[in-house]
Amino acid sequence: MKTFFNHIHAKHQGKFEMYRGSFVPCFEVVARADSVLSELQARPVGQVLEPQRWDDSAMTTVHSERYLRFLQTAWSQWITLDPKNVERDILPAVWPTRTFRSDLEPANFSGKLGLYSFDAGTPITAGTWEVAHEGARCAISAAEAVLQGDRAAFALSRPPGHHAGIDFFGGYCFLNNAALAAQHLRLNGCGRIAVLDIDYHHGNGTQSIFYDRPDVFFASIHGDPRTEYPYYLGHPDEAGAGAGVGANLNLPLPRGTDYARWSSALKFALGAIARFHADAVVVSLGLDTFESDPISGFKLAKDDYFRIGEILAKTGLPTVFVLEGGYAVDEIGVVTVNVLQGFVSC
Ligand code: Q9C
Ligand code: ZN
Repeated sequence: MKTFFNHIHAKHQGKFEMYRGSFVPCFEVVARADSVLSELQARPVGQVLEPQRWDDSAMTTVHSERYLRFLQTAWSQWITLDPKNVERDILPAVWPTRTFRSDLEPANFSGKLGLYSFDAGTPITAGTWEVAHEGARCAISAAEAVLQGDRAAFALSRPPGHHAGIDFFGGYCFLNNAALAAQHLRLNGCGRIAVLDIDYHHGNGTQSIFYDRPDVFFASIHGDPRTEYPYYLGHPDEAGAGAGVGANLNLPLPRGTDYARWSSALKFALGAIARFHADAVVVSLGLDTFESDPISGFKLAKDDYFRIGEILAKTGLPTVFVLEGGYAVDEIGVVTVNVLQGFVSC
């Protein structure tokens, strides 16, 4: 299995995120991807490659043009406000909630920033656009490898993507890597795609991007949004809209869920994906289900991740793995490579 590694990922590193009224060091750190890369070097599953260059025009089939323009220019707008801003990350502090308008883009930078985001935990830095863009290329390159006949490929992307929607960032995510991979498969010959999201947090961005689409099935196993981030999406009654009714499946589970219960949800989700007759699967591979994750509440153990890889291989479908969350920096490499080794052993 080829890995497409975001070789410039270290240029994106936020300083602080807002948590309970104070700034705390970011959980989404450079060391995460380095941990995965070094474990892949110790226990290889295939070549590690740089992503291919792609014509960006396909990005607007997932994200809006005005959002992409904003992300691309955010840092220069920030520096223009005050040259001393080079020392500071960008974090939003005002948002258009219910009864406000979101059709108009404010001229004011803080206004724009709030329009295109949903939390104060996702700093934009000098390198964010370049890195998010290269990370998206990893996901598209992994999809392309599968289109070229590889059984599976892995996008070792940073930052993660599944919380990013058509025109908003949040949850450490800017560009929706998994959605871009799914869309690349769709535009290049795959008729029906399943996105299986196994990050601890509900993939609100991916769900919303495909919510009215009958050709992309979204299935997610995650911490119950009544108690877990992102709180406002991921409930069991969200089944899709319009032509997409029936192509969305949410399986929320309580804090403390162990592998026995989690894996029965996985088997249920894979049954639904089989009945959908998907031609390929994109796995949003979050490793924050791990028992030692500092911000999550499931109880999966290291060896459980081999079983997950084996179960995913049994679908027999071409599979694109895209790295999402996972904040136990010392172990994320081991648990990630356990999934990939479990998969390739089958
Ligand atoms: N103190 C992903 O796993 N903050 N995003 C939770 C932490 C947001 C997670 C509170 C978590 C976002 C891709
Ligand atoms: Zn997560």
